[in-house]
Amino acid sequence: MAYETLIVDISDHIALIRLNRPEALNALNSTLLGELAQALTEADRNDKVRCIVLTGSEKAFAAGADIKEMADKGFVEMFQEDFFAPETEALLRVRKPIIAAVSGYALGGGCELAMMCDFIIASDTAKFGQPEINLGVVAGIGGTQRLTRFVGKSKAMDMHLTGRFMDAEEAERSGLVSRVVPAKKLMEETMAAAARIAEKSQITVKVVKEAVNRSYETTLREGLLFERRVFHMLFSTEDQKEGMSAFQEKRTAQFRDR
Ligand code: CO8
Repeated sequence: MAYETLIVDISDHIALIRLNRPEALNALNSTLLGELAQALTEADRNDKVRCIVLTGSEKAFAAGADIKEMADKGFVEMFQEDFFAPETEALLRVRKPIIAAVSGYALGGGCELAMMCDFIIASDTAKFGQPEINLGVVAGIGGTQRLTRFVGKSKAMDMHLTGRFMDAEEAERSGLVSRVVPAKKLMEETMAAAARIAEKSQITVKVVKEAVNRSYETTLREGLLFERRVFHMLFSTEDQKEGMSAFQEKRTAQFRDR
């Protein structure tokens, strides 16, 4: 399917989705977010896809929500549209892992979009920020909640109140990104991570995603119970038998997603 604001390529079980509005540093407008929701939903349903990578350009992952599109809106319009809620909810319904490969600016909604993915691999040129305060607004698709969980209250307050940018090294040190790689190696390293995930049992992969995400939504006691139950549950799969047999037979497991 051809998109106006995305380039989608599916090969070797990986769906690579590239945000493509270079004239606006990939600013998130309604068209882009609508298309992204559709592309992600299709990748989630496509049996050939086992991992999803979301990226932007070398200069910008995304420089935020499209300020030009939002500027003249009023409260009633924003409220009635439930601005950006359906699109972001579609992203959060995706059950397959999504890796964000971030180079350059990930600001405002761009930083929030990266944080909605399952983990972030950053190039050494990446710059993260929540500069909405400079526009007289606040983050609106998770920035006050997710950034705080990633980096703690003090840094989150600093970022949201001053609007300053965080470089890749600080982002890694603070737990916002899982690794930092040289800009030239960003896609190679991210695709290699996606390929490793694609080799695993897709049942286990989905269970891991659900269990880790549960840690954000529930108490420790409930989360631990959930984890223990899904651990028990996985003993009903062929892939558990295959994984443990392969270990004992000193060979690579051949998972069949059963
Ligand atoms: N929206 C629209 N256009 C943008 C945006 C944006 N967020 N960012 C950049 N652009 C456009 C510029 O206007 C410019 O276009 P033109 O050439 O037509 O003037 C083009 O992209 C290139 O940008 P610059 O010339 O500014 O490039 P620089 O390299 O000089 O600067 C920056 C790069 C620092 C990234 C700068 O562009 C910038 O500060 N951008 C805005 C960053 C920002 O404030 N982001 C937050 C936006 S608000 C938000 O994200 C809220 C999310 C929550 C929504 C929730 C709904 C519920």
